Amino acid sequence: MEQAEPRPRPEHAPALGDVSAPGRLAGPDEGISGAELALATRNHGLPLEALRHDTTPPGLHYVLVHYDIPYAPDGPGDRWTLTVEGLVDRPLTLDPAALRERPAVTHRVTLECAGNGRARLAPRPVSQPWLTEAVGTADWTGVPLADLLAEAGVRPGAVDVVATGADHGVERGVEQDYARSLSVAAATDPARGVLVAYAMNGAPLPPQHGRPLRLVVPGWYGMASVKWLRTLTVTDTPFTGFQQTVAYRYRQASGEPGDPVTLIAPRALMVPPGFPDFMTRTRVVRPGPVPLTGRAWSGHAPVARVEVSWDGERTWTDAEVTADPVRPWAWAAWHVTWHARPGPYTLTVRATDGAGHTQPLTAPWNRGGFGNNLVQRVELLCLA
Ligand SMILES: Nc1nc2c(c(=O)[nH]1)N[C@H]1C(S)=C(S)[C@@H](COP(=O)(O)O)O[C@H]1N2
Ligand SMILES: [Mo]
Repeated sequence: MEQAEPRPRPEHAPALGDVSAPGRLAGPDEGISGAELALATRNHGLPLEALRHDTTPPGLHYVLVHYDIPYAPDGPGDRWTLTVEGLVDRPLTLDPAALRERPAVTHRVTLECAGNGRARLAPRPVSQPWLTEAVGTADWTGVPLADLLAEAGVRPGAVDVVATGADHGVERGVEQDYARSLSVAAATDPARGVLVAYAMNGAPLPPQHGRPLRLVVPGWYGMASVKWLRTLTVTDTPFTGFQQTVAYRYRQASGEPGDPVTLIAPRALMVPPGFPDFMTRTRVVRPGPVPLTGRAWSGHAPVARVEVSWDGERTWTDAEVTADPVRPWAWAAWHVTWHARPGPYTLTVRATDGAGHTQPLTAPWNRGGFGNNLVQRVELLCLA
């Protein structure tokens, strides 16, 4: 039998075994690659119909994992220690049980990946190819980070708190444990409410969400909420780790220092109305009143306004927005009724937050594909 010729590797694919390939942009006609598909099957989004739940059932909450999910059983006898070290008077070594003995707080927090919307950009930054679904809301229970830092006694001259996870990998040639920092001011700000969490929606953290311990940083894009938390290090110099100064920067060109990715930009999402076509996911509705519902959030300020357009963005109708004043970090619910007549439509929804930020009608582009809060557009057919 004839041996099949090995297929030439596409020009744009990194060479086999190259673990130091730089970040790159997809070519003009380059579809989603096998490597991006492999990321997309590991890092799944929120099925948009799950926007109906106030808190997202774990399993439907989006997941983003840079490397591998560490194996961390959460039972008696299982050893996991979190250390609080560096520029502190009393370094701490705590296991999950010791954390559970401390006064607990629960915050309802909407987390969103900074890369949400990336796959809608042109040119497309080659990475996890999110559309609009990298979001979820959970009740996170744990100990305020401020309490642990107070217990350890942060010394004068402290600048950053570096959170390091147990997961290890290589990214653009840099071998690393996943690590991110917060300023001491942000880490201890009671209005920010940063938590070392051990429970999600009242149950121990699922493996993919950081079992047994994770940071939860309300209002910030997800990269700040370090999972599988092992170490909190108080430093006297600004942290310059990969995820802080190389990844997660808003840049127009590679090589620029860029601006740090921090707070979540406003976004509204709609529960796709009616029912879907299997392949295209085009929505199908019948004529008459169609209730449109969804969620909206912003890390800058509570959502002030949600508008929907069903005439191709010529006119906008205000939705009724129900925010929960005691849960400022959770998404708000919105609803409005549309009276559908037969025909094809594109429904658009956009949010504005109390700080005056509105979702754009054209995608804000940057090299890493971060913070693309372009409005959601839902293709729909109203039957005769
Ligand atoms: N240790 C560790 N923490 C991590 C990550 C990671 O890869 N490793 N991913 C971050 C990113 S980019 C996001 S968006 C959130 C996702 O949290 P979730 O999977 O619980 O939704 O976790 C953050 N924390
Ligand atoms: Mo992310």
